[in-house]
Amino acid sequence: MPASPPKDRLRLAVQKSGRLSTDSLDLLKSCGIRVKAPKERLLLHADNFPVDVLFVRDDDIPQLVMDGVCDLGIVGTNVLEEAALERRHNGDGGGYLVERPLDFGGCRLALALPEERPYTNLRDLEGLRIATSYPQLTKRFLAEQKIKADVVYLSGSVEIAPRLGLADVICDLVATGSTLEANKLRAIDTVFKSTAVLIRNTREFTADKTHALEILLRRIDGVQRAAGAKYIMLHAPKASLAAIKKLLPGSENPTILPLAGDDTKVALHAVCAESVFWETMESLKQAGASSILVLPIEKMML
Ligand code: PRT
Ligand code: ZN
Repeated sequence: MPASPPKDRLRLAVQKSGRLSTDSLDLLKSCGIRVKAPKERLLLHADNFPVDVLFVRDDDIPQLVMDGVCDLGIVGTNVLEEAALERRHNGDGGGYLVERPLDFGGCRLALALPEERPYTNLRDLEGLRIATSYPQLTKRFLAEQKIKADVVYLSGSVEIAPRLGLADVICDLVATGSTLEANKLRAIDTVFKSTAVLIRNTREFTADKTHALEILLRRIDGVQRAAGAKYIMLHAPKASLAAIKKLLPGSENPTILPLAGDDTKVALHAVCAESVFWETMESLKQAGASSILVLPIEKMML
């Protein structure tokens, strides 16, 4: 696409350095968007698509988008929802729309307490002190559960708060659970499930920006649809074709081709929308399939 004036280029905020940075840039790359210059720069221009990428702390992304400084942002829903609740609490306006959930950055905000602390149900949290970097999400959950507890804000290292005597309980992000384990904490409930999302500002875009966003979304859909999908090729005895088709996850209309020199078998080609596991391949083999090939799919447009 030819270079366009800044007002017609989408401005996208992504995390500069952290858990979402690589996946955000990889997504752009998979969408064919080249952002080449060094990342120490705050703002980079894609040279083959009308998008400029602004590198910032993830906590700043909701505000940048809601205030219209950026058109788009990639951020975790944990940070987004916390910021939106905070703004509502302060009576600030400005909105955002979630354009697409993205398939990275998955984690959950969970309540956790020291392993040795007895616990039966949420009522046990009554009157305790809970340390978190997400006070709004934590307070909302406690209010929904009708629990009165004291929520204290910590900007980081929340997992060591109980050991330092700063809190009885924590409410922190958990992915694999190994940080909790290392700090002798156990998760007792999930307050919020999070994933990365692409958000946009609610104001109307220029026609050029609208067009660029449509293309970007189409490409993101193409990339995400292809993730996990596989192209399967196999040989199937005609007699067991029906049984074999049933075993292929998410592939309604396979292509059936004749096999040269063998009219007892056919070749079957299919796109499987779901993951193809070794177990599936073994079942296919048992059902009479042979020469089974499973190939990755890079992009898919319907
Ligand atoms: O500097 P900046 O403010 O931009 O970065 P940050 O340090 O605030 O954020 P960062 O990079 O740690 O996380 C960015 C986003 O990634 C979060 O807002 C979430 O949306 C998402 N995410 C996904 C996670 C995790 N998984 C995660 N595991 N964010 C943080 N963690 C931390 C968690 O806080 C805990 O300390 O990892 C630890 C737990 O991990 P496990 O695997 O041991 O359970
Ligand atoms: Zn942050």
